[in-house]
Amino acid sequence: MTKHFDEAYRILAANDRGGYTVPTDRLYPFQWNWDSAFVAMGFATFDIDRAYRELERLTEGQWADGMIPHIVFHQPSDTYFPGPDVWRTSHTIPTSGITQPPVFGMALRAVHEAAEKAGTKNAKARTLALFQAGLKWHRWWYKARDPDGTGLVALLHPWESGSDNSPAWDIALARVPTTTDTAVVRKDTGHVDAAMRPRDEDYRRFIHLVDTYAACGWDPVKQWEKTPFKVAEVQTTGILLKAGEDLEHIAKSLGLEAEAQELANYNDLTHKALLAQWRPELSRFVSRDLISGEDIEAPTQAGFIPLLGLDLGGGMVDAAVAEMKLWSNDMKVAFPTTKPFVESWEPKRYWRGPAWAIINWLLIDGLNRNSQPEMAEALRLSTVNAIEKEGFAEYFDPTTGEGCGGLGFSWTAAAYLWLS
Ligand code: 9WN
Repeated sequence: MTKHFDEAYRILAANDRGGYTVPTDRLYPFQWNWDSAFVAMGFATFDIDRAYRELERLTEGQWADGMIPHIVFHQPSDTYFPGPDVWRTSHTIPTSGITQPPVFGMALRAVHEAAEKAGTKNAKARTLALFQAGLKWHRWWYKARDPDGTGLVALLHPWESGSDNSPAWDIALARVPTTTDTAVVRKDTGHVDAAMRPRDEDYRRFIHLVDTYAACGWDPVKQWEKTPFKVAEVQTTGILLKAGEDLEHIAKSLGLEAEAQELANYNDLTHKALLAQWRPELSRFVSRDLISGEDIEAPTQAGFIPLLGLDLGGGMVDAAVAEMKLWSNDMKVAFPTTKPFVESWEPKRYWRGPAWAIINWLLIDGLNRNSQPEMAEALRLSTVNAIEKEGFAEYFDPTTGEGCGGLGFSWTAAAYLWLS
């Protein structure tokens, strides 16, 4: 056991670039948004100062309108595409122009509570500054990504989901042209097997969207009008709700009544909206394609992430758990990010089937919240065992248990520390 803890600490130290952690060397040489939130929670188990630092360095990239970008390019590197020259965001510290799931609020609460428990010096002031950044970001989500006030937030790029090439995007992304103004010079396939990565066609569409938004000068209103890709998404919204609850909790503990009320209003709205995305015939939640107006029925892990922020009634939670069991029963490692054996399922190709430690972490939290300790424990053990057997891989082939993608991966190390 100790051996694996030491390895997790070693990976986090090796991926440290001065107060922030790269997901893994070379393949991802910058600071990624949701990766850093998970990593901060990992740090909170043994080094509270470093945990705060991770979040503070991420907020250095925050835009004036409140968005926290999905990548902060603190230092140059030529081992990743697309770099700052493609994003053209002209932010003081170079950043990408899109965002990622707002795990930040969840991480802040975890770090804050660890600091309180340990009696850490300056904890309150550090929490307060990060809370303000988090609140600004949540306001941005509701203003920029839910201008009609539905309670569900929309993604304008598959990269914003963190589940880049998920089958959930197949129909919506097919409408995005494969033409680009920017040369697509992939670097990822020089680091890992191309068969484990998104396809070239996906990349051309990803970059088409970047070109489109750069031409809008990264103005959220223009982007909302011009985009060919707009999905009100349940994984991101579920995370937003849980993070919103956690920020509300922090506001109360800091005596910030008005801020707590503002967050409570957002959370109420989103709570109702998410519940309305439950589909009894599928036993899971579904996202909505805002261009076609249709449900996205592709069976992916996103359908169960809302458990994180909801307290479902008995019937619903039983149905969700039964469906989850069906997906994971014959797998060596749970939880598959696409329902096994459907046509779009590819157990080694990134977000089209593999099991990811951080997704399991979110599902475990959701199951525990909904009084499902047995399934939560099974998933926890599956995650920890996979890591102990195969190492700190980016993700795992659920059919064989094989570690895939990048190795020495920061969020896998953080998940191990948190879940062990
Ligand atoms: C694009 C860093 C990131 C994760 C994402 C994962 C992958 C990037 C890429 O790596 O995305 O953001 O280039 O493939 O899909 O979830 O945050 O680990």
